[in-house]
Amino acid sequence: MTGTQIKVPGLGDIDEVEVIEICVRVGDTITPTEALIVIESDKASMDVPSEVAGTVVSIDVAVGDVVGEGTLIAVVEPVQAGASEDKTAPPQASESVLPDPVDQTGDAPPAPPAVDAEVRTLEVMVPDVGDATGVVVIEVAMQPGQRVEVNDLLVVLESDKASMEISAETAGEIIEVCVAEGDEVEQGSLIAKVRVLDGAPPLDESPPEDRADVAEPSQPEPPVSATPPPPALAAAPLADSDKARPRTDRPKVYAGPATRRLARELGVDLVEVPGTGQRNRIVKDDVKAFVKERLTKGPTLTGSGGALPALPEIDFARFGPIRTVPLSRIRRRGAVNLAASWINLPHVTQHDEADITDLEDFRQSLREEAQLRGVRVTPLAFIVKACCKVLTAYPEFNASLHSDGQDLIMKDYINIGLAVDTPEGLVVPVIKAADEKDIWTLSEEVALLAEKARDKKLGLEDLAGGTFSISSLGALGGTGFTPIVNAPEVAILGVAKLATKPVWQGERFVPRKILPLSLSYDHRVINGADGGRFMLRLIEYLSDIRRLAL
Ligand code: CAO
Repeated sequence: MTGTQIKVPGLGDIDEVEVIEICVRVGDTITPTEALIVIESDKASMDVPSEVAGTVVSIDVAVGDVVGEGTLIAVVEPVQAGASEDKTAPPQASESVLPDPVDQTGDAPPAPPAVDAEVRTLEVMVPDVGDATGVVVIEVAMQPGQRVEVNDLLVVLESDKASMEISAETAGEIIEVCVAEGDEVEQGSLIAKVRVLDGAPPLDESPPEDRADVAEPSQPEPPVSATPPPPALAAAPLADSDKARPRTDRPKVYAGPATRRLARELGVDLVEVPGTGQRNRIVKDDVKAFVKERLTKGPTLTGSGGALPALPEIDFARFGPIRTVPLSRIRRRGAVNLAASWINLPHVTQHDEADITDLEDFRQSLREEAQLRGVRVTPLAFIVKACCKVLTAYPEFNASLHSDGQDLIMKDYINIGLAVDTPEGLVVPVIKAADEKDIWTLSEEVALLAEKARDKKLGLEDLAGGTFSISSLGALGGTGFTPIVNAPEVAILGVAKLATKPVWQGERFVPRKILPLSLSYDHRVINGADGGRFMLRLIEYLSDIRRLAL
């Protein structure tokens, strides 16, 4: 067969490794650095890259195959057709970025841990990483104060081609974590300080009765340097799921470097990804399937899905004098709620206009009686009343989506939240059972709640239980705006400034009082046609308030 034969590279003193992941398919176009397969010894896993750009012509190994140096992995047709070449074992020690596995076992043991004999403090260090450079800490799985057992994962290191888990070789308590994610480390770099617990497993391999460091507490403990060089920090087997599960908050993750890299690029936490590879190893396809699932259902339906790109932090003082003014609690809290709603709910806003000339005439006619009653009647009371009528007709606008995204919670009560502008920020007190109240009572409640809001007299009960909200900018202006749904409600009505406009009435233009309305809704619950129906019915009520009596 023509093409470049890609073979298993030199493995040091290791005779055989297992193929744990096939990263490409026949017909794939690949780059020289792209992993073809992932191989694994009992100490580390390693990507085997193509080393040539081209098209994969054949794959000659399968997951689970045990292979040795020189085993044919695949044939790649180079981009520029040329003579076949044998790529047997191209990456030698200098290219095998993480340690040649043998380096960690027998002949060249990892750096022995330093132990302070007085307090029995173990310094956990990076073991032999061969000729690797640019080894980065990609995961820190411990915290100060945490108790660890033997084999508990401490950190995961990764180079360009391999990843390696560093686990505790002795039980103890983490006193200090000396690395952070993203740190570049090398052999001997200090990872953590661990207080060795009484009764902890030995640091050497000798039977307990021979060990001085577990003798009577009264006896002085010899420094570890007095014992044979211990394998205190071997790279833990990456795929040995038979080992005791680490007692850390973060479960151990079994995945190769290419998979980890992909997960990082997509912002996926591998702890959440179920592995389908050998011994539940997470492979690239698992990460892709996880992302696909998240995009189509689950958390993105009702909660936040992935990480959002951060906004840049800018030093404004560079451009001129600045002052920092702390936000009120109300504004801080409001900002969080508004952002959560905006991010989590797919908003749609529909704009329309209602001719409320007759409503305004009627409202003016109430002026005297209103004065006698000591009530100020604004258009808002009528808007509340009309909304209640429409909510009764279209109860989905009065519902909430269950947090699991599977059910709609219908509410057999109508409580209208009113956005009230106060010096401290926006608050949304609630008119309870608004559908059962007349225009006088609604007017009184609007005024009372607005007054309480501005006097900071609102109780928790005043703010709770809303089912639908109205944000009336009213006389403050505007021809329309996009109100943000007050989640977990599913809809909100924005009311902008009433304006007298010429309206064509058959033969001539007549001046009419036109009220701009903006209805925002959660598109997961309400579709555009529903929105249109709601708005039409609302306009019907506001344009002809006699209908409110029906
Ligand atoms: N267009 C024109 N004028 C309007 C109007 C409208 N859409 N709505 C009300 N008005 C008039 C009222 O009739 C009143 O005039 P009169 O006294 O002559 O009748 C005047 O504007 C002031 O009304 P108001 O604002 O005191 O009373 P309200 O019942 O209309 O509203 C309240 C009460 C609490 C909702 C309002 O004061 C308020 O705080 N609005 C701001 C809401 C807000 O900030 N929303 C934005 C949220 S998104 O950030």
